[in-house]
Amino acid sequence: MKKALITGVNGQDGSYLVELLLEKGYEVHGIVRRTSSFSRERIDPLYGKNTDAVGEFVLHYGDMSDEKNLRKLVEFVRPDEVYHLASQSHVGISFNMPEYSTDVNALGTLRLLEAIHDYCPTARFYQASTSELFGNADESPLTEQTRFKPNSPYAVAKLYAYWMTVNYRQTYGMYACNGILFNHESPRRGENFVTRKITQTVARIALGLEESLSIGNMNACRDWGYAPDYVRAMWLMLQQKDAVDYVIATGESHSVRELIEKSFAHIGTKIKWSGEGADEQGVDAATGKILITVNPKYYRPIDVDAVLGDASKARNELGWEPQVKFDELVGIMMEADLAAVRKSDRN
Ligand code: GDR
Repeated sequence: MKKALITGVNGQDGSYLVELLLEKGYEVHGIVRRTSSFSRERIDPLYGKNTDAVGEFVLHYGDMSDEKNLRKLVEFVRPDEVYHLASQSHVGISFNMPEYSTDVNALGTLRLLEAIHDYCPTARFYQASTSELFGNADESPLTEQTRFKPNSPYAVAKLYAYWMTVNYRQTYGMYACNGILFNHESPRRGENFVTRKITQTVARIALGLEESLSIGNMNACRDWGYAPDYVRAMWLMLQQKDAVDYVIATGESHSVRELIEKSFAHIGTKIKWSGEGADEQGVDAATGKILITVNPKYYRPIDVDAVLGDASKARNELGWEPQVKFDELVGIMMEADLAAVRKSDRN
């Protein structure tokens, strides 16, 4: 039986990856951070509330900032595969917490690589790299060959982790690779990322629980895929003959504004826009009711304007294809949020 170790196991991707690996017959070890209130809703259904192990799924307390603890865990588990998903993953918040973001995202990755190198150097290592590495790039679509131009503390720290992963591969011959994943979403997405914030708020507006959506930069464009498709790519990357870095993207780019329009369309509401910049508003085209306002507090000091990926290499070499694209993704997230809001309103 293969053993996998997942950092950030209670995040969106971690929870889908656990499901995939258990289905494939792995023994799965996950690292969770100690917090005063539990934040394990995504993995609760997999292991139960009051235990740290069920069947082949075991949880351990750990933290990317605690080197000794990481070393002990790696030595204890001696995994065949390591999926390093833990990070301070919010780009906007990294401007307020640059040092913490760097400690966790950059040095945390180094600590883990060192532990693997010392205790189980034949383990296969997956690094959660990101399209944010490209920043506002000079070309589009973005490929594995595009020059990196990170423009947030989050992305600069992730660039360090990217190169450390390459470095351990080159220096020690470790099977270490980067998945350069573009935005990927699902009903399990954290509520302060833009997709989930929009679908959840629109669902609450539909059920009369909220008046309007307050949003930042609506002109940003992203290549949004579906998280379960993307964890499949992570697993595929660790099953190859050699460790290679891949871009994982849908090849479609849409604006935040389109995402808002599509989400409202899902509940039968057409949006009419007026004004500009921070004064822009979106109203219900039928009633004139204000449904969307801009709040500059959600603007970032510098943003990535547009992102579009080309995953041809993954398609050709891994046989990976995204099953779900933008339209379907918005439908899945809207339906899930409508159901969740209805349920919580009843309770
Ligand atoms: P991103 O995702 O920064 O691309 O990083 P996010 O959903 O946070 O932002 C996408 C775009 O939407 C704009 N935006 C807002 N964003 C948030 N969070 N909240 C708002 O109210 C809002 N209004 C407008 C943002 O300015 C931005 O342009 C995600 C994360 O998962 C990273 O960890 C990952 O590396 C990349 O995707 C790929």
